[in-house]
Amino acid sequence: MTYVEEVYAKLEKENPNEKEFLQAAKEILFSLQPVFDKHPEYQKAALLERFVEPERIIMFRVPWVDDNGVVQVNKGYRVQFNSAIGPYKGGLRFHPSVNLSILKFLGLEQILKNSLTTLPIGGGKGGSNFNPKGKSDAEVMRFCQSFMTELSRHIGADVDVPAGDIGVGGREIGYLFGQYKRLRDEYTGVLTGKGLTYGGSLGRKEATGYGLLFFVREMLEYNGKKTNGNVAVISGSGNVAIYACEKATEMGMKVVAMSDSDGYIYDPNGINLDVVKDIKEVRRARISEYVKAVPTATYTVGCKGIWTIKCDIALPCATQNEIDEESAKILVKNGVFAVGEGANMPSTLEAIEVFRANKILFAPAKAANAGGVATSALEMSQNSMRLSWSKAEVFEKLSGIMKAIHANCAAACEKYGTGYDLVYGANIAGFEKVADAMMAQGIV
Ligand code: NDP
Ligand code: 2IT
Repeated sequence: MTYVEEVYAKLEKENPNEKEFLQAAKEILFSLQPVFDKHPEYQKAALLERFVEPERIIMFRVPWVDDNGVVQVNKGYRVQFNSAIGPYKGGLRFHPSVNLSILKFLGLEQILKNSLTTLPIGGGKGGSNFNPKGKSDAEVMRFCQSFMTELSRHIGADVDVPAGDIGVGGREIGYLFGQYKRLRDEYTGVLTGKGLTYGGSLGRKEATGYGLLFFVREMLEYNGKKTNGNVAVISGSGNVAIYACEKATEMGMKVVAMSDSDGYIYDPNGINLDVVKDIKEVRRARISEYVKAVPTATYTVGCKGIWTIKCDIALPCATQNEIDEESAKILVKNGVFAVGEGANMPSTLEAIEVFRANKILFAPAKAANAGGVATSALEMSQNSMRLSWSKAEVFEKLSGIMKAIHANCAAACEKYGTGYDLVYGANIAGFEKVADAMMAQGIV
């Protein structure tokens, strides 16, 4: 058995019910074998055993009272996974599906993603099984206040800096920040994704989606392909999807489909993003409403069908495991040539194998969607300096970072002889820095 096989087998045995975590760990660990071949000292230091074990997990009760006066109880979590290269950093997810397996997968991914950004941030993730959908603003506020009442004991601008993820956007970050400030009586950059009037960074809202397209452009150009003129399909219609659509359109692509968890819209003329923004950002309504404003578009119930739409570039921006083997095969059959992951782990391991086997240009999440957390780190810098940069400055830094991430991933492929395969590239390039820092800091 190789070292990687040994560690993975132990992980499987110890966490049999954590399927998402095991899936993420499998993808990462098995691409790191070339690193361990080169660095036998890592095994002696049980580096991988330590890497897959979170430094700390906090789990807590979140009681709150709904608008009918009924007491509700949710589960709250923060996984402080790895602080080798900086304070824990990563989003909070509020979604009924949230459990420890999902947060551990997200936290593990986050370690390497944050390392890839070239900025000094460790990896963490948190959230709750609270469902913000259908709740009033007052209910969301009371929930956020209760959640922060416990979380505030464990975070801080130099300790752990949460941000948004699924179900956590500007509104939730505002309520969370207000409660933190009230409890701790300090005005620091303890959360990112804040509003622009109270310490947020220009460009953070757009950063993940824009960053995804900056990365995809690098990947296409590196392989002699053009960005403009391509037809794209984007799943989801949340923060990442909306700004991916905006940048893709700006780059001359035609986005013909978007979705939410109920179904998808197909608009052969190209998505009218103002309509989507009004539905999702202003009214918090369903994507099915789109066809009322654009009668030439169609709406189909169910999410999976979106991958049967013919496209050149697929940009999954909704959630994990949304492209399975079957969908990947259909995409390939329909002529897709590039896939860029805006969501975290949207492709199953089997789907990735289909893309690999068919030589599809594949931009894995931890590299392709790192623009969001990178801009969060820029927000932290601005907060520390008590200064703010212009939008143009932020986007210039963001596009430079995405370029550097692609170059570093490609260089890692070269260095370890894996061929141009960004799954290897991202895992190896991200891991090298964390591994070096962990080795330097002793057995901790
Ligand atoms: P949002 O909550 O803003 O949007 C999520 C979108 O995905 C919605 O359209 C939602 O539909 C859909 N969705 C969520 N869960 C499911 C599901 N189980 N099945 C089908 N559709 C679903 O979240 P974000 O846009 O912020 O996040 C999207 C993805 O991007 C996630 O994987 C997240 O981890 C990742 N990501 C986010 C970053 C950020 O900066 N926000 C940074 C990097 C990655 P509905 O409204 O019906 O639930
Ligand atoms: O998955 C992610 O990288 C995020 N949800 C963003 C995290 C952050 O701290 O900005």
